[in-house]
Amino acid sequence: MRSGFIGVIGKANAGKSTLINVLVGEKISIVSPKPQTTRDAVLGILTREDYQLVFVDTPGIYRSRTYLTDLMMKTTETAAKGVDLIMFVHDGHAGVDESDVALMKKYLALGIPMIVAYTKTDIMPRENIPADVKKLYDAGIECDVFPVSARKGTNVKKLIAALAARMPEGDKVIAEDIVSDKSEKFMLGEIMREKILLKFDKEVPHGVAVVINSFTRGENGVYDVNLDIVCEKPSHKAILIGKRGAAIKEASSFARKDMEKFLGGKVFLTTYVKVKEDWRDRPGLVKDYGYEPKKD
Ligand SMILES: Nc1nc2c(ncn2[C@@H]2O[C@H](COP(=O)(O)OP(=O)(O)OP(=O)(O)O)[C@@H](O)[C@H]2O)c(=O)[nH]1
Ligand SMILES: [Mg+2]
Repeated sequence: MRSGFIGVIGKANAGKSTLINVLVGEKISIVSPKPQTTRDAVLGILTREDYQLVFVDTPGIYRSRTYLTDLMMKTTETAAKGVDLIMFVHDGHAGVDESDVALMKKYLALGIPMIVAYTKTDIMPRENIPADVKKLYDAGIECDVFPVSARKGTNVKKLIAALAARMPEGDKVIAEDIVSDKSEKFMLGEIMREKILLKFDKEVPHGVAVVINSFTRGENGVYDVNLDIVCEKPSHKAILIGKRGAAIKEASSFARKDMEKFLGGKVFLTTYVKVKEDWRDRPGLVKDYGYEPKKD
């Protein structure tokens, strides 16, 4: 059997979480069209008879402006170091420029085996693919490049086989039969955050943390989820709530439907919007909301 950890690294919004969800075959990490969707390292585990691939989803690389984003970038750096292989995810449809090459070289320099997953091939001209791959090789990126589309599933099986072949020989690294290391509570908060990322623009969703106050199941089988949506300014609170509560009602309704799918049962969801001024720059609050510095 082959098994090991795969650090999934790349620029923000490259498509890392989407690709992991497709590779694992279940939604373990939230996805949105906005950068900085993933805030914490999330494990996605694919176990088959002859291999186990443990993907480490990481916050995408992006300019850091707050204590929270500093912490996210540290999470990514730490995750990249303790793995058997780095899968660098590149958004093919965005083209290849010097910053991409520089970033790939930075991770190649760690001395850990690396491959490039060149994704989103479904929304770009096919002829750009070999041209970009050549560009990477000419620039000195000495590792295999796999063009894939997470959305269409193109070459996903080939990618899995290539990843499995690159894992060290050994027993499963995660003993239990699980697909993620995160709790149901974590996922419920992430589902709410995903709907907020999808519905609200600019800084509003980036300044949101979701805190699950309680999560219980009644005798009738209905799940009761009570959560706070914490934002960083009173003006953001007004936007989140919307006219007569319409905005938060809509986001909550989408979240509830996804929570029901995830838990496999009816959900009664209660949401409150709260303000904690500039919480993203307050280490104590950042920790309270579940984001902890990672140790090397
Ligand atoms: N067309 C197309 N879109 C994709 C594909 N993969 C991801 N996307 C879209 O790209 C956007 C970003 O996807 P994510 O998976 O959240 O990207 P990420 O790299 O995890 O982003 P961060 O967590 O912010 O670093 C979303 O709108 C996805 O739907 C793909 O293969 N094809
Ligand atoms: Mg992500």
